Amino acid sequence: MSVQNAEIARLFARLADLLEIEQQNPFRVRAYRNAARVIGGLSHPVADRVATGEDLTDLPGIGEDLADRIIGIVKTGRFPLLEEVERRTPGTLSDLMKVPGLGPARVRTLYRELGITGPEDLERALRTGAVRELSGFGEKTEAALRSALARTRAASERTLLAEAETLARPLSEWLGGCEGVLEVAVAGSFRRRRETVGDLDILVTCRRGASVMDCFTAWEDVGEVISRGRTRSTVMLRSGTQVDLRVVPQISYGAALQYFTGSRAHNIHVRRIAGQRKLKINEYGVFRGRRRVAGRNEEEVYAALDLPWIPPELREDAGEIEAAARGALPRLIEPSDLRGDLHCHTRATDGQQSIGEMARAAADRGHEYLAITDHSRRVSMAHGLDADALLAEIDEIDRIAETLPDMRLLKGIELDILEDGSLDLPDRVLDRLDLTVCAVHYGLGLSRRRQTERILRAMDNPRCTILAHPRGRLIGEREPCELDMERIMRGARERGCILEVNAQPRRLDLSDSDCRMACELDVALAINTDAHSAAQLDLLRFGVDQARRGWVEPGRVINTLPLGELLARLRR
Ligand code: DGT
Ligand code: CA
Ligand code: CA
Repeated sequence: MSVQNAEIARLFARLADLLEIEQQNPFRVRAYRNAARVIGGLSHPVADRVATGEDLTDLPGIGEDLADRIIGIVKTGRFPLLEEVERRTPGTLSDLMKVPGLGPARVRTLYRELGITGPEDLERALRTGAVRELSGFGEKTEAALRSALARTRAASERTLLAEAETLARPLSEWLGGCEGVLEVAVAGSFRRRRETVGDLDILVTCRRGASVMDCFTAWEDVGEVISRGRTRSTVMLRSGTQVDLRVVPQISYGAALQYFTGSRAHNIHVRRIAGQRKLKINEYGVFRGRRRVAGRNEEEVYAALDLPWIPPELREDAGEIEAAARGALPRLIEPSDLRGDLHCHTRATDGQQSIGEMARAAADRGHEYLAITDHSRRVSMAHGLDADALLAEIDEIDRIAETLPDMRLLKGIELDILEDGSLDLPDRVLDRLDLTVCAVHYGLGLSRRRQTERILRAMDNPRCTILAHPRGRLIGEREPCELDMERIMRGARERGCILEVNAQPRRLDLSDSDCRMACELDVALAINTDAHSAAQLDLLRFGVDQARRGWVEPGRVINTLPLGELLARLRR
């Protein structure tokens, strides 16, 4: 891996920040800042120029000295000059410079007077009131810094959809109970069911004169009111998630819902279509001249453009508008299409409930079938089952299955795919099962080619029924592993292997765009919870959300099949 331009730019910018905080020669500071900007803006990797021996001093503002330093970074991956400065002045002070309202002088004071070296220290000092005592700061600055910090934190962090739901639901109910409020809707990426949301966008309509904003800012979970107006306010919840609230007239409700649901790209395309028809569309309605022709609900907004209503999950300007115009929108899968769940864990490995408890919980939810799929032996952290333990579990499942009149308990295992692509348990044991969900848990860092071949090899074994969480990512924690997804999908299709849409909110793997690829390559899917407790059996709908974003119709998903057909499909 060669050093990227952005990384080199970051090092120079950091150096410039630190030298400025130290009050060093302003010309030097400017030279490094300039280098950061020039390199950050190049369209070709500077590392390639170094490799071919090109002269870097051709670049604007880059002299011999800077050129040598860039070559050093590219060749060694290190920047000794910065390391030397960081021995005197903590590098994290550069992060503080990014907080709006903080320049080099203030950062210097915070560091020298209070020993503050980063945003966390600053947050603590703001709480104790130490900052307002400093000369040149005061209470106003303190308040401004507090809100700036909260904002930068929120901007850098997106919230998992499932988490956003636990914030949005009680808040919507609260708003619904506010005096004079008529309708409440959560729009934005939340309504489009993106896997993470940047902020929540809530829309309300109300009777004339209602004081909705007072009620909104009085919500118990509000940490800070960032702005407040008559029709629009923004608050930060205690969790750090930002909420925009907009109050719109009832007559504009549909237009506003359409506008604030987005995505921006979808809206721009919709506006273009409106323009072609000599219509104007905005958050207040659809207008011909000054006459409002639509706006009360979303259906009439789309109808004004001769389009059917488009499900929010599709609104990414990824072909949905063209499909709508042709009358070719997909019939998207819904939670009620699913008849069961093919991946869950019990106390036998790392789950929280017994087999019987999981079975009864699934039956209570109306499932026609549930597959018990505990871990195999390689996953020792989760006390994975060896051959004997699995045979014992098979007997136990058979015994419990007899006690369940309305639901079929299926025998499975979450089978580790070893580094050479073989499966973690012998074929003769696997032959006793209804299905396997096969997954990579170790060696996630293999090269793209080796990882792809490892998985294809695993799928060569007809006992590999479902490939579980194919990318191995954990949103916000672990990047997906390198693989050639198109090759995997083609391989799965040839072999009759099924790909999982894992519904755990942190996995959502396959992702929305992978689901779309599965549709294009005609690969079968299974939407599974991977539940580790009975309560997690409710997570299926999060998998359905991503499948819908990927244009998936029910026929593609095997756990929409009734039991008999499912069993036939599981045999490869
Ligand atoms: P997020 O919050 O980053 O997860 O993504 P969104 O899609 O919720 O984006 P957000 O919160 O910035 O805005 C909500 C919606 O409002 C967005 O999806 C479309 C609409 N919107 C906001 N600003 C603009 C704009 O400048 N032009 C257009 N056409 N639509 C906008
Ligand atoms: Ca948003
Ligand atoms: Ca927003």
